[in-house]
Amino acid sequence: MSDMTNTVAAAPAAQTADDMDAMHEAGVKKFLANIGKNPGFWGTSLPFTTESGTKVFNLTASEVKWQVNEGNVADAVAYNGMVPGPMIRVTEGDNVRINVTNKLKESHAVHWHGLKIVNAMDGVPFLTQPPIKPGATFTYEFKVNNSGSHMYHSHHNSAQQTSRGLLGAFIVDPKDKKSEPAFDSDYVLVLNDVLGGFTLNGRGFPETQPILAKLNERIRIRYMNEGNVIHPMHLHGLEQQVIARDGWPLPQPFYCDTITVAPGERWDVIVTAHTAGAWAFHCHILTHAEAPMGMFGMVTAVVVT
Ligand SMILES: [Cu+2]
Repeated sequence: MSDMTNTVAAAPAAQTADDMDAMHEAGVKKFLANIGKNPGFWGTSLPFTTESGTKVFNLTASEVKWQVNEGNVADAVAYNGMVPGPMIRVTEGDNVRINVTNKLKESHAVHWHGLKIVNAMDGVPFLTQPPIKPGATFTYEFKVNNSGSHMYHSHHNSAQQTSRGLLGAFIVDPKDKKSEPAFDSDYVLVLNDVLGGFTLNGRGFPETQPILAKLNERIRIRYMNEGNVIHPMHLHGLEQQVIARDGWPLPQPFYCDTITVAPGERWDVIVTAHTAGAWAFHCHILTHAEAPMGMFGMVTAVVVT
């Protein structure tokens, strides 16, 4: 029990209150010491080139070792070596071309989850395209017709491929930015419950990163569930204003402190950092977040200064 791992464990039979507290404290201290040490945590935008007005992206699927926590290195599959894969970020109305190279030992295909696109580019083997064989490259090309927070992921052997890391955010900014509420900062939070346990953006507490905010900053959080079970995400002290579901703006935004994100769903919220402090932020299925040896898995914080 000396290491924090990302799985639920029973308390050791002879654990005293002090023993338990020491393990809990060690996890929180490690989390605080890790701040800023995992700069890719909140997502890296995939660079692109522009050819005749089309934005061109390259994705390569391959096997990687992915460290979820210290001592918890998972056999993953990933786009461009990262879990989640790099964020694709474009603007409504853009034309995109995405070259997908398959370096896996099995076939592959990519589905653009939430996008309104032509059927032939939808990424479902034998329904809309042949599978991308090992070693092959398939080029997806389409116009991006709807804005919002979307995803891309494998649609071939997906309970394995997607759950084990072939997933990423596909963010489409609206042509008219005034069509959505103003915000100062923007975070994607991908939920998963397969690869290496319960994770936020591919990492489990204490190797998750907090959102660092200034007082009264308006923080946009884009939740995406790429796992197989629901995750009610609860933020202490700061209410969440829910503004969109699955990329569609809500006709009437609403407030809550816990937003349940089901597999495949995206929910966009805005949090106004109106009170200073370190606010816990975690999945409220408690077996996804805390065990006798301390917090683990789907736990992070919003730190307001
Ligand atoms: Cu959960």
